Amino acid sequence: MDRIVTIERHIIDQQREHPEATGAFSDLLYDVALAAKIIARETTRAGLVEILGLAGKVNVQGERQMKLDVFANEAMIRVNSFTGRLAVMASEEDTGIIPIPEPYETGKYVLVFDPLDGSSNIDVNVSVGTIFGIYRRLSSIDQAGTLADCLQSGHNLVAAGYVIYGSSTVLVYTTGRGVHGFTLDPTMGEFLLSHPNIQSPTQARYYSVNQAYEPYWSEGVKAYTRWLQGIGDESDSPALSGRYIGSLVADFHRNLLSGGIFYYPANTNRPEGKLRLVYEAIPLAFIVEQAGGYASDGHRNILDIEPKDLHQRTPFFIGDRGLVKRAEAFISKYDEQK
Ligand code: P6P
Repeated sequence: MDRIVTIERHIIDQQREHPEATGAFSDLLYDVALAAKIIARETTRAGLVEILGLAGKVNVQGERQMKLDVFANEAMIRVNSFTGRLAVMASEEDTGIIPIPEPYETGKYVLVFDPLDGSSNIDVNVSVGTIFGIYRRLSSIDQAGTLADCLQSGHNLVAAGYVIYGSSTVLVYTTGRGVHGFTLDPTMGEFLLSHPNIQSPTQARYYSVNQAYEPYWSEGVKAYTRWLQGIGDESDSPALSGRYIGSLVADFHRNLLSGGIFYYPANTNRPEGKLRLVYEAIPLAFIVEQAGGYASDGHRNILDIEPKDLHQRTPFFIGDRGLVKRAEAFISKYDEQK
């Protein structure tokens, strides 16, 4: 008989393997799961209440803010500001770091997140997602958290995860001990273990890229894409199917479970790519590596990159380790030897 494992039970079981753990880290993971439930409640009924559409504001990215973006951002901040577990937060929706308000204590962890990625898809009922990463603070416990606390390389992550709000709400996380997925049972308000120990499939099925930008890619990325499609000069093409939803978390989640690669390369209009390093690429890179995959900017492991700016963008290739490494090889062959 299958055990019923809630995310709380799973977190406690994981904590037991860290005798020195104080419980603050586990409590922080619960807090994020709670925020996810609050966001899920709104995203899954967005069509029914006046929460669709534009918030009438523009976010730090210069993008028109959707009301659900604002709601999700506020949910993450309000759940996590007063617990005494965090030193500081950083969000895609806020220009600078988000300090812990007086008179609340600061804690030893740092939370970076994209509260609702892909939100422009909500009005057409396409799955969207929350992405988060957790670090230990670098700054002293008796002071406010700092920007440097939020600009750590992915090798310092202690946990990362995402939530996909779709036909069901699934929270996937890792603390460096495998990748585990939980499906929300909204009748109980519980995340139940549904995808234990997710591993990147050995047989890839999909490639995910917006081919409208092909004319603006480098020669290496063009040649790589032809190889993926089986129309290149190479004889070992995987001849994959194309799947691209235009919602990072949804594309990533499908490829993590079914096998494949997602890439958003640099192009002449976006020389740094589009996706964000700190709160999108790095947390997903940690997750995929824990599942046996790999993530790159086309030249090096995403986890090796030291962020310089909270909102810096990066070219992004993530998924099946062999496919991502092959992308690096094509870029090296065609683009770096000019
Ligand atoms: P494009 C959504 O706006 C997003 O940030 C990601 O979720 C998604 O992967 C990407 O942008 C889609 O961008 O240029 O293909 O529409």
